[in-house]
Amino acid sequence: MLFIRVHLLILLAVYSCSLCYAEDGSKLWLRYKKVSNEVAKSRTVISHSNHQKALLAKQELDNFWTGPSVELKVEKAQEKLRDGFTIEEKKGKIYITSHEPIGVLYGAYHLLSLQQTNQSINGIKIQEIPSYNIRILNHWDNLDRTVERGYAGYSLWRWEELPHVISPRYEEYARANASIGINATVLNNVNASPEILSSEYITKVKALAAIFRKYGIKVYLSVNFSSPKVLDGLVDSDPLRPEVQSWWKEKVKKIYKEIPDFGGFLVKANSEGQPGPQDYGRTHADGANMLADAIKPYGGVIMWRAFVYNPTLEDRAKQAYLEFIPFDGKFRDNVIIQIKNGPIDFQPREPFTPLFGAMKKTSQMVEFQITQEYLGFSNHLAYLAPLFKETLDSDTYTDGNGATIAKITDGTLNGNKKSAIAGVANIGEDINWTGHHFGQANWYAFGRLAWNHSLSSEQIAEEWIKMTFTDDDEFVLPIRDMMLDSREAVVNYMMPMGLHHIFAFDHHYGPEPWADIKGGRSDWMPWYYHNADSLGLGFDRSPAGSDAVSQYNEPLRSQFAQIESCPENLILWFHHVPWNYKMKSGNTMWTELCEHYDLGVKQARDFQKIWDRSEPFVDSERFRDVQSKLKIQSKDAVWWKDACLLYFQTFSCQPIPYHIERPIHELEDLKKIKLNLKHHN
Ligand code: GCV
Repeated sequence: MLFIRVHLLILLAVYSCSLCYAEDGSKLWLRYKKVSNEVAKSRTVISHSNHQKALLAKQELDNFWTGPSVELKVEKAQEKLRDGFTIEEKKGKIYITSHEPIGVLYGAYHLLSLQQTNQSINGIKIQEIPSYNIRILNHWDNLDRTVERGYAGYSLWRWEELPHVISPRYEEYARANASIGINATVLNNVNASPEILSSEYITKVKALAAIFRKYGIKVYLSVNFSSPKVLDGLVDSDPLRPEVQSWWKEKVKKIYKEIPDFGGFLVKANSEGQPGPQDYGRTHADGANMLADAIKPYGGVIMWRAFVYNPTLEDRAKQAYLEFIPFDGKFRDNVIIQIKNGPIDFQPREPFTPLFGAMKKTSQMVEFQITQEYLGFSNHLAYLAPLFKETLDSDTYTDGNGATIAKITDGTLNGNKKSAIAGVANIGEDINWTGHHFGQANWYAFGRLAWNHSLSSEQIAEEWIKMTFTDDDEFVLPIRDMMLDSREAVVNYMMPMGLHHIFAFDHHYGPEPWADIKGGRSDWMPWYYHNADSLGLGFDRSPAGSDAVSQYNEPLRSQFAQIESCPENLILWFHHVPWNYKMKSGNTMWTELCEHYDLGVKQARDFQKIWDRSEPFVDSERFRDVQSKLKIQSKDAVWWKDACLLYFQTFSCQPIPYHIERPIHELEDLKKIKLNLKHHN
């Protein structure tokens, strides 16, 4: 008996050892294997350009390309390609051509990704031109290396060691970004320390810029509007004061002396306590234009954020529009207004911000949040391409049909010279970069959509899975479907039907629809958003309520304004809906709400099953990491469901329908939970 057992154990060990190698996720989707000497000898990689970036492309192909010989060309005549590329196979040879040296590097990475995802290159003839000129990550990294809303450890930037010590991760970061076409990065938090503009920090930034430059990545900085006063003791930072204007001109000159290809500034002004031009009775246009004038001679750009709101009686969702519309056409041509995808703040689902399309004479860019501030941090699996696509594909109806946010922001509709798209990074010092292995997919998806916003979420997921894990369909298909369902699952178990911002105060992780802090800002309280009472649930933004619907163009305005035509996935965003309101399914609103929460829990549990079944295809380290995160996600889903249903039930005064899984918590116990953020950060 003992013999049989030992024998069995050995067999099991032999079987499982094929997959028990450790994989920490540090390689991201860049899992190219170094070619053997034989392969290297069997083909040539020639670069007709001696530019550093073209030579880097050659080096990457020399190291990893197993196919036929390749020639790399940078051609002046190919202006329309910009930093895009063509890849063509002719008579057994591959030609990668671009107008820019960086385009050749992008082409090389593209070719390698075709190899990695097992696609045929026979007779290949493709042309890729990126959708946006500036494809930029926003890091909310502080100079003390904490990261605002960061869930993957400390900041990658080791400021205290720079410029002398250069971490190898800087180059790995740049390479990963270049491999998906990201070409810009804002290094520091929009809640910016003035210190970033000190000579000491500019030298540190210069060191990072030198590494990123090789990979075609330009550095940008977030700036604090009070910098002239705080750093150099000017009486104030009034944008119309000549001394302030000269201060910025001098500062910009110094930056460009050190970093000649510096990208520009990102500014959060007069928002959430940050200083700005309004402190001096000036406008957003006065502030942005002053900086734009200072940076214009060097070709720099000002990204001026529209994320502004104050604790006024006005619905928070309306404020950015009201504040910015009067300045349409008043911004310099090197200012781009950076607008969050939704009018509140990166919720699991929001309608698009109505400013898109409404400012017809102003360049606009979307800001997405890759870090999951409101979608379960790095604990929950939530693939965000469907969220990004939902916004990009939204028709604003600004000039008839077809004025999607993608077309408004990529310059197709208004001929912007410089189009841009931003994503708030989810990257930190964690060995796997993003905390959750599947968080890497969101970094990847942002880059791919910034490169080509017409790619489908499905296609991007498939690519990423094949590059990151394996191309075996038995793994790829269920994991792809799980990813595609995951954002909606989070919506279901957190805030279905247009509910929003009912998070625990400040940390934005768990549910606290009951939260009320005496004397606190009402627009930071969940009740401000859900408005639960004995009649119903939801924020009335119809003409009878805050009338936020009037900021949308027709036919959306009427569609959102009428409860009957309002899309049901946003009904509680736009309406205060009676508990017994009949939904399209025939359910009452209360029953439908219960079903959404229940479905969310079931979906999270299904993700566990799908993942467990995939064990044979994944290395043990990543398998276990994801498995334990999925457990947290399922537990959190139940927590959200019980908290929201038990709390809202105190208003609906109706039983939780019997086909719904019963709550396992007591409301009073849930109210006592005070999250120890260290567990989740
Ligand atoms: C960087 C939300 C976040 C803040 C963030 C802010 C912004 O309010 O909770 O952490 O600040 O958005 O985008 O400026």
